[in-house]
Amino acid sequence: METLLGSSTSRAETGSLPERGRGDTVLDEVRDLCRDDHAYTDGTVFNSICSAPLEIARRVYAEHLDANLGDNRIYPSLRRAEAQLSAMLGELLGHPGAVGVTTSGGTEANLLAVLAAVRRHRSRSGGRGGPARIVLPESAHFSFDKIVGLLPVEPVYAPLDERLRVRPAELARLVTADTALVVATAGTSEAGAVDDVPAVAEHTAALGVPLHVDAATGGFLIPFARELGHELPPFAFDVPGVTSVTLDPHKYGGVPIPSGHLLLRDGADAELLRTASHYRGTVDHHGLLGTRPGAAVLAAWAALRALGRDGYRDLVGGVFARRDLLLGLLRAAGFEVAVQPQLTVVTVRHSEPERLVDALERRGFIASVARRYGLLRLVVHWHQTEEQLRALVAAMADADAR
Ligand code: 0PR
Repeated sequence: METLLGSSTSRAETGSLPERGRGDTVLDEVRDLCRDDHAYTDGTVFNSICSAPLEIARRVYAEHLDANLGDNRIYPSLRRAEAQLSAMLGELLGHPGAVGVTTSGGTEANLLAVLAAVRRHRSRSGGRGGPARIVLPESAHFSFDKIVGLLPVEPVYAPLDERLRVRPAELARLVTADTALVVATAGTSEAGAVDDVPAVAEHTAALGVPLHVDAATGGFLIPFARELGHELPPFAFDVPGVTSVTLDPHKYGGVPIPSGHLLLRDGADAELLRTASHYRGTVDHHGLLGTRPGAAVLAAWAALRALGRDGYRDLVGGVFARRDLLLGLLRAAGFEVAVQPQLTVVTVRHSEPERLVDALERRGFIASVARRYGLLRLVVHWHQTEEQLRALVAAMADADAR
């Protein structure tokens, strides 16, 4: 039976709390429970911005499963690790002095950025300002749809250009001095579009309006791709006027889920997010969660240190090379690439993208549809081999021919 939260198991015995424990068989039961899942390595996953974590990150995570960032007395090292992780990520984003908050992912990091803007707006207007106006690209991630339902904000959406990036001049017309926050995206999950952050920042900085960049997807790609010579605009703290950035180690950073990060240019902004706890332990909380996985912080710390810049540059170079291979294969097979991709999401124009994705799924491949644009969407990641990309395109051609 399908329920709102997924399909309930047809095997009543595994879906009930047994009277007598099943320690002897439960591992097999779990394997059975997960029998329909794909593995990143099996050559069927072409829809995911996440991938299998790096071995070192997996190992560190597994060794620190009990580490709780919500208690800095039991785990004093975690505070240090979190600060050092923020410093490394800040350095990657052009500002080693950035202050960071580890989060469960991009949704929470974006939520915190908007929460800070709402609180700033409230304190500036003495509580009489009404909902905080935030200006977003029409391409903003759906996490913002959740956020505008949770916080007292009035969202206003700016239109996109033909490459699915926000139009800076049209966005600027929507921004006034009392706008609480402007959002730009460095790597949309639907199309990998990178907004022209410097052009957006010119307008926001002139008015003193904070600018949050959602680089959940692009944060680990763009800095290294730029170093490799790909033409991409700066998007982070090296752009004057950018006040906060989301980036997710659990996407192209090779770190296990859940691992996100919000970075703030100005440490004083962290005050806007501070909640005092009611007891000693972790005295101040800046994120949404109380009990938080320290393992994710240690795993991200370890991944960054183990790979270093050159390790990530190699990984990112490999992903871009796969992307270019895929583009060539698609074009050779007669498919129309809809938008010349800036990052690692390839969009294909097709008369019936949903039908093609269903047909691929019947052949074992998971692709997706960027519904807002009516485009078939393929995500390139380091878990894919050349052979697997060829098999995907062959399956697409075969599915399309029928
Ligand atoms: N902002 C952007 C630009 C994103 O791409 C994402 C996630 C988020 C925010 C939200 O981050 P969290 O999901 O960590 O809260 N983008 C992916 C997407 O929506 C998430 C994803 C990843 C979905 C892997 C499916 C999947 O297999 O496509």
